[in-house]
Amino acid sequence: NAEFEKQEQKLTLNGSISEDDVFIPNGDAHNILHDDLAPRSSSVMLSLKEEMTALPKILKTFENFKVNIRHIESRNSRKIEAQFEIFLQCDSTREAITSLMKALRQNSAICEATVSGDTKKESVAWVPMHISDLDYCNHLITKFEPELDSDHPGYTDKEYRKRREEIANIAFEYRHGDPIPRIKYTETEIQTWGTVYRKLVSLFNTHACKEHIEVFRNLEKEGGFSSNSIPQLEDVSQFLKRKSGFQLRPVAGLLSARDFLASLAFRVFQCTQYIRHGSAPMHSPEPDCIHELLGHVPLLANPSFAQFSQEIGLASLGTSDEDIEKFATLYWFTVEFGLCREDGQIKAYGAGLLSSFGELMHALSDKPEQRAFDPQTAAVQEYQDVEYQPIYYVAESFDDMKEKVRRYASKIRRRCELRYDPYTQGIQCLDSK
Ligand code: HBI
Ligand code: NLE
Ligand code: FE
Repeated sequence: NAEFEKQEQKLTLNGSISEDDVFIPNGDAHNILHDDLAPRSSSVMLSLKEEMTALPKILKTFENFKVNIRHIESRNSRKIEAQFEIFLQCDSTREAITSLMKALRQNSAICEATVSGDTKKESVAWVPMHISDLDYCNHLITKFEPELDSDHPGYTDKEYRKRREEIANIAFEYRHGDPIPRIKYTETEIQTWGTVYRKLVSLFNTHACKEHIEVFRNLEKEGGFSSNSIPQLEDVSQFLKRKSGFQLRPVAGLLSARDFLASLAFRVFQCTQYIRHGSAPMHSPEPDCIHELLGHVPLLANPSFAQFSQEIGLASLGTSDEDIEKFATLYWFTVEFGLCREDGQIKAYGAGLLSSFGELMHALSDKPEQRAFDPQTAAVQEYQDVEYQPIYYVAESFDDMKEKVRRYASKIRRRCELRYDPYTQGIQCLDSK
């Protein structure tokens, strides 16, 4: 038990080491950006909900991932929700231990699983090297959720929360290559869609940029968009593939900026499938299918804009947390909330504007501040993620914005030049040194 205490203390001191701190999966290609394949010693602590009968299955998981156990102890748990705690010391590569932890966390008999490698913290993040690695880019941010946020319009609506969970599970179970499961939306959901749809469509002609209007027309003609039904992600994904090579994959909610941006590098857009609560149709701080389908999809179908999106994604790969934050902010002030100049007028191209009729009107009114787009300053500008933006950046044109962001990205420190190979759907590392 002395060992237990010591380890427990160590784990608490190090903070609970999350999946974000450990680096993942299979295949040599992944290790180009981080060099440790050497076996290391790790301590794993598991809290078990159930009796010890779960243990054989747990040990089998260690065996499956070729993680060698050197020492094992158990004790009665001090946590309310847990019965037993197991402490293990093992040898494995970081790669194996990460896969193991993922698997353990999916085991319903385990309520908590922590790992400490040796304490050296990696300075370089794990990078998805193939489109199928996006299965691991699923770190959600718990913010604005109906389960946790008492300000969420769905917080007190049991039925809505249950529905959200149902749809979230589709995303959790999704793997690269699966067709996106279809959802039978309820009358209430379709009604919310219809209300927002009609209101937005009435604003697009005067408020949206011409690129958005053009694709939107096409989506109504060939893409099955109408106020009467919520489009299915699988159909929209097929539409996008034909137009610009982008595709959708379902995601359960707000994703970490690192994972979200990384997906763009593969021309994959992580797309929520649930719809906002009917009591707040005008604006929602969290993404939902109205935001994705009416805001993002039209511009993702535009080849030039698709390329811009992919370039931000590629530029973000393997950069530091600080740089990710900057790219996320740049993304915010362009793809999400950007304005642009068009024949002497100002129009909206940001998806967060084109999916919120409240903010769309606000953005083009004389209330907010409008500044000329400059990546250097936009990347560090504080922003508002709950209410309407007080500041917007106005791009001269898509080409101009692309050029400026390219120049900005070229100055970010990275280990090597990364390129996407559409034939293999993988990332290539072009050695720069
Ligand atoms: N996650 N699901 C989802 N949808 C988004 O639009 C989204 C996200 N995570 C982060 C994010 N957008 C951006 O605000 C940037 O931080 C990248
Ligand atoms: N505010 C947007 C909307 O209401 O559609 C969603 C923004 C998501 C970042
Ligand atoms: Fe968005």
